[in-house]
Amino acid sequence: QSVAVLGAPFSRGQKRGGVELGPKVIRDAGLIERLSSLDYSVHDFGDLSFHHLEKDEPYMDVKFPRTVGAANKMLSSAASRAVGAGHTFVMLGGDHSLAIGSVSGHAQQCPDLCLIWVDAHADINTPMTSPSGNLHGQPVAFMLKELQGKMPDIPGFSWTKPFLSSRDLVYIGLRDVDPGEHHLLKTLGIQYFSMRDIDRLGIQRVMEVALDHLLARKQRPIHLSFDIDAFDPSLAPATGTAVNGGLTYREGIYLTEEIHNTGLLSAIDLVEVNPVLGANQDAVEATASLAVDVIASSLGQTREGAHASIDSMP
Ligand code: DIR
Ligand code: MN
Ligand code: MN
Ligand code: MN
Repeated sequence: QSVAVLGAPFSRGQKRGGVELGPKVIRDAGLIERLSSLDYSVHDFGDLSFHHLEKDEPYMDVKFPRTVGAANKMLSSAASRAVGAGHTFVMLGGDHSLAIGSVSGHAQQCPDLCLIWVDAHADINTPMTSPSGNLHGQPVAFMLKELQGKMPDIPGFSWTKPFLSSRDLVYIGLRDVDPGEHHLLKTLGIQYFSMRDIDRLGIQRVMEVALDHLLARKQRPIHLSFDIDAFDPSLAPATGTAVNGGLTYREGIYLTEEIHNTGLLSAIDLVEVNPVLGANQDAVEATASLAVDVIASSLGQTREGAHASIDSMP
């Protein structure tokens, strides 16, 4: 059992500085030690270093297309190498545009993967529907085969092609969805569980239906793309686009425990932790420590406790 951890200190998928410090604060909150204590052999590959592009004019309304494209191209090869080497891949963002590289690199090794997107937002805008022009609101649109005809040729992205079917994607935690995104969710028939659905069904039923939707036909590798803003802002204040009414701590941890229990988790993104936006040091540490809990729980940390083997007990 081995885990590869890779930091992606990148923020050009949105407008607020500081999210590039996410990998540092998540490491400072003790990530590597926690994973080591879970019996994993942890390979910390450090942080990618992204190149600054001098000239990167907007394309349509899309901001920093070449910069985001180049960063994701680099991340994609790194993700592919890590998964190819047999590691469970953990990517620390950075903003959520990085999922383009992380999921596509994972898919190079595991073409039949499925994707669980935990987020307040659907991140499925196309350049035509995006109200902001920010690429962190658009990563899913780059992945879906069904949207191929709706995506223009954005400079910086010629290296990637859509690789995922809309039925291989499930959203959990939605509560801030743009009109164009809602139209896409409905017309593509994407399975999603908004916060209202969690209120109605409970997280236990939501996970049952979500995992059944993805895995009933066949067992395949899971990519978990976790935006920390899925949590309620009271738990995860240090993030760029906080929205009230998010996941409780227990809902978030139950969700990740259930994903772990499938035995199929193959890669995790933990994105949008922005230490600059915390009101104080406590707010930053709470957010980063929550990120560590999410990753540890996804990788098998339990609330009931665990032991290696009865025979080795004192
Ligand atoms: C909004 C916000 N839907 C956009 N997206 C965010 O800019 O496309 N994603 N914040 O995490
Ligand atoms: Mn190894
Ligand atoms: Mn997101
Ligand atoms: Mn979000």
